[in-house]
Amino acid sequence: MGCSESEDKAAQGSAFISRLFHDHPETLDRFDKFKGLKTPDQMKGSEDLKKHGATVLTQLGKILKQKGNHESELKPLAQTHATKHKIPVKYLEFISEVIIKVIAEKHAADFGADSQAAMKKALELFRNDMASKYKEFGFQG
Ligand code: HE6
Repeated sequence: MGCSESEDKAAQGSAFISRLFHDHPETLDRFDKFKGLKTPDQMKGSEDLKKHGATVLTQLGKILKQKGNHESELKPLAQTHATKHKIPVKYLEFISEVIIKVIAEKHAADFGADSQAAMKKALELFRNDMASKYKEFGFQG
């Protein structure tokens, strides 16, 4: 992502996760710990949400860097999201869309059509592999 690693990951994480909850409120319902957050201000103010956003981004970043060679990182993630959280593949599409939107808005100059296409492709690969792992865990997604 065109920005420095040192840029506050928590800020980035909370930006895109609150955007996910705003654009697709059904995703918020999956989180017991965030259900009480109703307004954008409450979301912005939640340390827990920042922390979680950073965790998700870090994990996703790690996976995307493997460029498809991500079996060992992907498997445990697919397992928890299939069997414990039961997150449909559709929601993974939502989060992919949001990630692209948020980067495009915040870093327009460094995120042109080619970068967007590359990011989109990487996220598609991630989702496809999550979907096949989901099936291995008996979740149709
Ligand atoms: Fe989730 N998640 N997640 N997740 N997640 C995660 C990494 C979740 C995700 C998409 C998570 C989700 C609901 C994710 C989750 C917990 C996603 C990590 C590292 C952890 C954790 O260890 O705590 C993507 C793309 C990545 C990389 C929804 C909805 C979506 C779209 C929980 C309810 C829930 C939880 O702990 O309760």
